[in-house]
Amino acid sequence: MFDALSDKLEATFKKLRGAGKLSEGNIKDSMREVRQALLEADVNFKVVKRFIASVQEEAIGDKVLKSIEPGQQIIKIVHEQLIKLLGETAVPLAPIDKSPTVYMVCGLQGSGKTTLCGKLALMYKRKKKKPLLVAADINRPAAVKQLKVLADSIQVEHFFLEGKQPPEICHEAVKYAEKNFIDLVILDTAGRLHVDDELMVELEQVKKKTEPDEVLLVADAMTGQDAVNVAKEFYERIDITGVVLSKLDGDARGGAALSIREVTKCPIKLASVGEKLSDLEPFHPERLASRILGMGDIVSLVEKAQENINEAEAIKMQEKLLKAQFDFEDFLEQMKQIKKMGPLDSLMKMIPGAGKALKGVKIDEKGVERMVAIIKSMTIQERRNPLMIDGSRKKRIAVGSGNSVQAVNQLLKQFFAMQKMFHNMGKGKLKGFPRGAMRF
Ligand SMILES: Nc1nc2c(ncn2[C@@H]2O[C@H](COP(=O)(O)OP(=O)(O)OP(=O)(O)O)[C@@H](O)[C@H]2O)c(=O)[nH]1
Ligand SMILES: [Mg+2]
Repeated sequence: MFDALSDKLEATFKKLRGAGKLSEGNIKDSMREVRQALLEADVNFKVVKRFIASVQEEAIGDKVLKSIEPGQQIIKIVHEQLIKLLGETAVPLAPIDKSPTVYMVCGLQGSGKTTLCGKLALMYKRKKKKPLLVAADINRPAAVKQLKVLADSIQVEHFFLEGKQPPEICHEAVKYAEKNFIDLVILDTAGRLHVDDELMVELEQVKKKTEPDEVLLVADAMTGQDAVNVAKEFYERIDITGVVLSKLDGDARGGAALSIREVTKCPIKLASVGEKLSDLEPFHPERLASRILGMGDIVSLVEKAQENINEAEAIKMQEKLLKAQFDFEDFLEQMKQIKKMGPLDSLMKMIPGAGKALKGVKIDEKGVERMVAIIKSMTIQERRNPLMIDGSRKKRIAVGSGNSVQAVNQLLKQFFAMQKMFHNMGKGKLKGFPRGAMRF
């Protein structure tokens, strides 16, 4: 996410850190670089101007120049100002406290509305709520079907009325929801290539008929300043209550994310980060600011772990590790748990400092697959007691998994080394690696 911007900011701050003593001169130089980096990331120029002015105001003063680590101080100020720019605190969605609560989803063509509707339905279904997905896009013939397929894939109810106009469909959907104990009605509205009057009138009517608790605009982060302008128009015309930034997983440069709040004054509530229905995150200004500055995002990482990893299992595993009782069965289980959290390289980026340390390093997912294949070729007895794997067993495992004996040997060597390390850790022999450090 925003790699080019992150790289440039990190390079600037590295110079500052290396400078030892800071002067107004070198602060000004680095602010020029920050300004350039933001403009290149397609951040709105007025936003950049205000941003730099506020950082400079904070940075140039005795407090920073005389502090012990002036470079660090500047980074702290930029971090704080980025958080401010992104909206300071996370703004949650309207609570699901009525029967039904109504969320209306709107935006331009292809921005990700229908996908978001599916994501919201899945998110609330997991929270034991009953959503209803309403097809209010009658412009594109395939749109109704697309929503129906999504609804079926997550076993959520779907609502549509053939031959009716969107305001009526939505109105009837809310009435249906009232009678059928639906908690959340999600309205998937039509998109257009550009903001036009016809669309706005239709959306206004839908709004009037359904009195939504939340009107979400999906803004495609890949389109930079266009997304910001669209958000501004929607905010002024139909009073949206929140922005959802979509396609943040692609190579968006950051311009939309960093300008939208400041320009529209409308909070960003969610981040859509992939095509899968589970790829939806609450928008946290602080976490995004940290990611942009290469500080990682340990909070999101822990949350991902909590959603996907059973805590009791994790603690049991830690105990096993420290008693050096863990075997290849446990190893497989760990691999499975970690894989549930997502691709390894995107997880690594959330670890503070890892982004930089791993620059250019391609995480070898294939290597991991190879290890798993080798372990799967072992018998249960062999997995539980790897010491019994002798020459002929190694040969069998190698052939069974399509690898060389050398690869099997290497895995065993790594395994025994790991076991020894954990054994020592359990006995407290490894300094600086306290017991409990493995716990999430
Ligand atoms: N990478 C990525 N792709 C996304 C994301 N959200 C949606 N998409 C993709 O973008 C394309 C358009 O998404 P839709 O949800 O159909 O967009 P829409 O706004 O409903 O489009 P219309 O109904 O035609 O106006 C699809 O191929 C989605 O898979 C996202 O967060 N990341
Ligand atoms: Mg759609």
